[in-house]
Amino acid sequence: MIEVVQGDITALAVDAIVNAANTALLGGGGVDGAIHRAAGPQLLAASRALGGCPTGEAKLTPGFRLPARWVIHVVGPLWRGGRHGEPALLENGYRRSFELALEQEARSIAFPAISTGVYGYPKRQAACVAVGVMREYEPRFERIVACCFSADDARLYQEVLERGVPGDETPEDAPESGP
Ligand code: AR6
Repeated sequence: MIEVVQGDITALAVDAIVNAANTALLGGGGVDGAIHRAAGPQLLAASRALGGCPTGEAKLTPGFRLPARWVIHVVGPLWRGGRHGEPALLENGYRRSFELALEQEARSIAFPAISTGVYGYPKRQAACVAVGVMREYEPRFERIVACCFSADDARLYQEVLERGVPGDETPEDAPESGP
């Protein structure tokens, strides 16, 4: 099940939350700063030991003081107009996050809107990428949360979820696939 939740991702009691980090993995602003503050200083020490992370990839640490057991640190692409491989990098970031979660047998995972803050990725395009990968992994999780900080972002995700992602089968045309 994919669920849109508006609020602070650090409060969510899921197996894994995803952090929109940068290649240094040493904290930052936005959701990264919020996660480091809420998890406590052990998170920085654990992140430091990872030695950074390339764009489009992800790495895992414990959640320390967070309700979530794990934090998956993903580095989304900085938006540079869309012709520098941004969609493929963003998609890969979502996919790698899911794969790391599955390795830990996580059944629930929450994502922020990766790259859509400081990194400037257009929100609707990013939501389409996110929902496309979420749909792919939906059968393997009990709960996938799209955690949106603003009400506008939550509405956008809801709309993308309801309408389907361009290129997918639209729900109206898709054959019934059981209960
Ligand atoms: N819970 C959920 N979502 C949040 C929270 C929160 N507590 N705080 C912010 N957001 P951004 P990026 C949303 O800028 O664009 C950092 O400095 C926010 O509204 O956090 O991937 C890193 O260290 C937006 O929708 O991440 C990197 O240097 C989304 O999270 C850089 O920013 C992502 O915004 C990464 O930039």
